[in-house]
Amino acid sequence: DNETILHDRRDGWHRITLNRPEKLNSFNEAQHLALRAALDEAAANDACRAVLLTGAGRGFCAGQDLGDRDPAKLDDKLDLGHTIETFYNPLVRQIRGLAKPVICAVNGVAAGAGANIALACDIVLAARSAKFIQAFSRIGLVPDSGGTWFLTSLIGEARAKALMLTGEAVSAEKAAEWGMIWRMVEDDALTAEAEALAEHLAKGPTFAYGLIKQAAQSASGNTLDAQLDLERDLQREAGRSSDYREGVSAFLEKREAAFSGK
Ligand code: T3D
Repeated sequence: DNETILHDRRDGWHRITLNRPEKLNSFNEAQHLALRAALDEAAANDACRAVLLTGAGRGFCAGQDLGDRDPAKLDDKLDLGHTIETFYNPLVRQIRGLAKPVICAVNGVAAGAGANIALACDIVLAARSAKFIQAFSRIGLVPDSGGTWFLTSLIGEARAKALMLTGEAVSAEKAAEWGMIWRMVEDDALTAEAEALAEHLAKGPTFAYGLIKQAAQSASGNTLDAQLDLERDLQREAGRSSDYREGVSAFLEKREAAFSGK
């Protein structure tokens, strides 16, 4: 493992921790590459059926490491689009495309790309003391890592635009109230709650979970008709899975299902 992330392979699920606490886990290239490798491994390993992403120390992630941006070189030849294309966009696509649940435990401040990477995850829990900041406009940038898309679809254009233009922080409590995240939990309960959720999901019908992600993520770009067709196709696939057979058998036998994830 690269020290910029910690990769803890638990029974059925993996915990991936951004680990540059002295920089609030902001991204340098090494951390990007290490996170990419960890997510690739989690995706390829059938024994890993859920991923928990969190941050070390008092923050979750403060986005791009601005220490890597030399003001003397910030001129009109600079191409930040290249960083986005090389690192941030592939990361968001990797999280969204992972055919297993990704939980984000936002343990502290999530700013810039850090906020939007959290929002890209499937289930977001945030500690009471955590906050979400679209910090981009504070330094003259535009929200990236899917932020303009996630925020407008999660909380509506009015709130999204105000947050992006003002760079104002949103508390975990407000984020939960607005539907930006799944749940706010007390600081000292975050780890236990996120791990319990990961353990629970790791015992679930992983194949169906992957299809559920696909359906949910397609909804906003589809008409109702197209979405109905997609649901039909995905249900056809789910109906042929071992876990469906097990789920029905367990129900009829009045016992708990033992899903294999297949
Ligand atoms: O460049 C490209 O490739 C384009 C891609 C852009 C993606 C982006 O994410 S752009 C947005 C970048 N992020 C930010 O602008 C956020 C910068 N950070 C902050 O505004 C504040 O740190 C926070 C609001 C997140 C937290 O504030 P606070 O008061 O709790 O902590 P702090 O004291 O500011 O930070 C603690 C330390 O972390 C501090 O170091 P020090 O002084 O103790 O040695 C600070 O410099 C460091 N730190 C925090 N954020 C970053 C950082 N160092 C480098 N880069 C950071 N983004």
